[in-house]
Amino acid sequence: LAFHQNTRIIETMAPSIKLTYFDIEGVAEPIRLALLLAGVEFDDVRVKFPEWPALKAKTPYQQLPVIEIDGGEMKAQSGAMLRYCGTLGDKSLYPSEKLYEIEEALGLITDLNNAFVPALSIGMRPATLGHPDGFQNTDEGKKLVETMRTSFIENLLPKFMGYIEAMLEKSGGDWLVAGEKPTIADCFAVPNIRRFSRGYIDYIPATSLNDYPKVVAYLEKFCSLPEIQGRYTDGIGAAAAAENN
Ligand SMILES: N[C@@H](CCC(=O)N[C@@H](CS)C(=O)NCC(=O)O)C(=O)O
Repeated sequence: LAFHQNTRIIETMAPSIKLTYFDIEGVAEPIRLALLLAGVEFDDVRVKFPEWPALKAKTPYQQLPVIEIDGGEMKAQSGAMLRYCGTLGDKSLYPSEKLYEIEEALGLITDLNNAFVPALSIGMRPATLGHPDGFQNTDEGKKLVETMRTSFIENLLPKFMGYIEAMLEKSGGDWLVAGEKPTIADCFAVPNIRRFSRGYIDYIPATSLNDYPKVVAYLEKFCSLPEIQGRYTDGIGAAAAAENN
């Protein structure tokens, strides 16, 4: 009997988790959201840039985020962290019977992210697109950043928002995958969609999602979950056009 009691205690005990990333949402925010929804307390370490070079050398791929579980070695790759964290708590974030639908939704949001990479990178890392370092600060560079980002909002975003609205419709409207509770697909989707309505990226106005009321309602619903409410002050709800100029 004692053995059984101990086993139960161990099974229900949450692991101790230390998540280390920069003090931005970036690729770690979906993991933070999953841990909040799973009800797992975690150490949310946010590295300042001056501290980064020394830590970089110790990480598996010279990148953040890294996660340390129960004081173990640093593990990398945000997608692995998100899926792992989805198995914690009541496991409703990543149930095996919804694996296909969840992975499909994660794939769609990954496609959205990838579609935005050129327009984002031209203003941050122009050398990855064959332009010299500093190109983004030249008149020609500034114009190209504006053109590429405006074109993304006009030509690519509508396609993805259409796919996301269709996915929400198919699932019953609340979450990307049918069910009463959100999944890791929502933890991944919300910050990655919300960045288009936060108004913090040049030429991506906070009004960018206003044409997609179902997507806006979805963001609002997720952000009003008790575990998430109050976390964000921007990018939720339709934005007034005047705020962006
Ligand atoms: N595939 C990795 C990508 C990680 C990554 O790109 N990390 C960036 C920040 S988002 C980084 O550490 N940049 C700093 C550097 O490379 O020095 C993941 O998803 O975890």
